[in-house]
Amino acid sequence: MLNVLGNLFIVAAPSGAGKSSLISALLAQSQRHSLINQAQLSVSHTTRAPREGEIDGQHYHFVDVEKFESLIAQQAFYEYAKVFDNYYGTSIAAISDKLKQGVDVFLDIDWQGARQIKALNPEVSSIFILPPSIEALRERLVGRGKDAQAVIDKRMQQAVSEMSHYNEFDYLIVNDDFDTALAELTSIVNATSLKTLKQTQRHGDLLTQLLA
Ligand SMILES: Nc1nc2c(ncn2[C@@H]2O[C@H](COP(=O)(O)OP(=O)(O)OP(=O)(O)O)[C@@H](O)[C@H]2O)c(=O)[nH]1
Ligand SMILES: [Mg+2]
Repeated sequence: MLNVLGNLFIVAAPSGAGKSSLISALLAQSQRHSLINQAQLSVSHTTRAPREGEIDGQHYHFVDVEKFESLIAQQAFYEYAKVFDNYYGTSIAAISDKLKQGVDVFLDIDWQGARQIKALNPEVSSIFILPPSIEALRERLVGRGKDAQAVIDKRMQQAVSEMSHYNEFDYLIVNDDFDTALAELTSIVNATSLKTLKQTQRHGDLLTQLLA
C-alpha cells in the first residue's frame, strides 16, 4: 500500500490562551483513536535555559547560541526565530521522519515561524488559538500572583502583539470552553486527513476496484 504522508500543523497562540493544554489533549485523542492519523509534537531547539522538570530531547533540544548558529549555517532548520531574546527553531530532522511514517506533526511555534513555513509551503494548515477575553488572558498570565506588575504588563503586551497576527492563520479557535475548543481542533485535523488527495492515497485499492 502506498504510504500516506502525515500532515503538518502549526498551532500558535498568545501566552495564556491554553495552547499547551489543547495540544496535549489532542495528542491524547490520537491515543484514543479519535484522530484519523497518529499525532506527535515536534521537539524544537532552543537556546533558553531548561526550566525545572524540563527534559532535554523531550520538551526541547537545549543548545547554546554557538550550536544554534552552527545549525542555522548548516541549514538544519525548517524555520527559526528569536522569541523573547532566545532562539527557537524547528529542525528538518524533527519533522521529516515522522511525516514519512504517516504521523501528523504539530508545531507549537510563534507567528514568525508560522510565516516562514507558510511562505515555503502554503498548504500547511495553521491554527491560531485566542483567549475568550482580555480579562481571561490577564488572569491566566497573573497565575500565581507572584509576578511584579511590570512583568505582567510586559507579558500582556507580548500577548497582544502575538494576537495581532491572527489574520495570517488559516483557522481561528476561541478557547472559551475547553472541550468545545478541543472538538474544533480535532475537526480541523481530521478534515485535513479526509482531503481527496489523502483519501486517494489511503484508499487506492478501493478506488481501483470501484472504477474497474
Ligand atoms: N518560531 C518558533 N517558535 C517557537 C519554537 N518553539 C517554541 N516556540 C515559541 O516560543 C514561545 C516561548 O516558548 P517557551 O519558552 O517554551 O515558553 P512558554 O511558557 O511555553 O510560552 P507560551 O507558550 O507563550 O506561554 C512560544 O510562543 C512558543 O510557541 C520554534 O521551534 N520556532
Ligand atoms: Mg508554550
